[in-house]
Amino acid sequence: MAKIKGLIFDLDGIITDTAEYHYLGWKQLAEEEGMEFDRDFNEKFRGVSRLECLDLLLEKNNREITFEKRKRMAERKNNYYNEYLKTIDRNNLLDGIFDILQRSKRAGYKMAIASASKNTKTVIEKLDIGDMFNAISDGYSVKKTKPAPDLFLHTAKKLNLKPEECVVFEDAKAGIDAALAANMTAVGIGPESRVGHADYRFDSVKDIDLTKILEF
Ligand code: B16
Ligand code: MG
Repeated sequence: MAKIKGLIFDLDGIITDTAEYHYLGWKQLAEEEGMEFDRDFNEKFRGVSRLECLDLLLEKNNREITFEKRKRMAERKNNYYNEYLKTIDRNNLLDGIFDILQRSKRAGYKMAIASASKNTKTVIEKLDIGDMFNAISDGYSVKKTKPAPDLFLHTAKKLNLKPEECVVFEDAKAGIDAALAANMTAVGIGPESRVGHADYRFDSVKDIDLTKILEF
């Protein structure tokens, strides 16, 4: 096995829990449009791009709409989501993640964010953690979304590392599948029913045992 030199972190569900704000944004849109939507269904949206989430919601409600209307709906949800983003700061970092970032940086690992979100830059700025990372990839970086390996391969390239030298931390099955397809070590955070089969799995971010994954 290649020596691990880079750590790639998903954003929503690993660095911070913006899933709740995504949920509230979708809920508002769904209510205004008279569509059914609940927390359970929102779980399907983890790691999934905005337009693909909207398609899942429309499909659930048997709605067919024009491309233009679809674009406007996604934009509306994003505006609601961005209102919530205004309220976040360092206190919104998930328990234990700052310690992991600091320890890995001190140990000399290259570090990156790879998120499906087109709001990644805003979130990172609000959390004030941009200086921890050597690269940031987001929803604008590649065409093919998770579970395709593209976003992670793009990120490894930015770090100047081979895929097998990278570990990915993910909270969604789409992300774990993307990491494995990229030939990277995949660390799943959350129940197995949510992350599927990963190389390592921990119940929550604060349970991550870096010594199990890396040579400290
Ligand atoms: P945006 P991640 C993902 O972030 C979220 O998990 C997912 O729920 C969301 O739909 C997606 O970002 C797109 O977000 O609407 O901000 O572009 O987990 O890949 O960091
Ligand atoms: Mg995620």
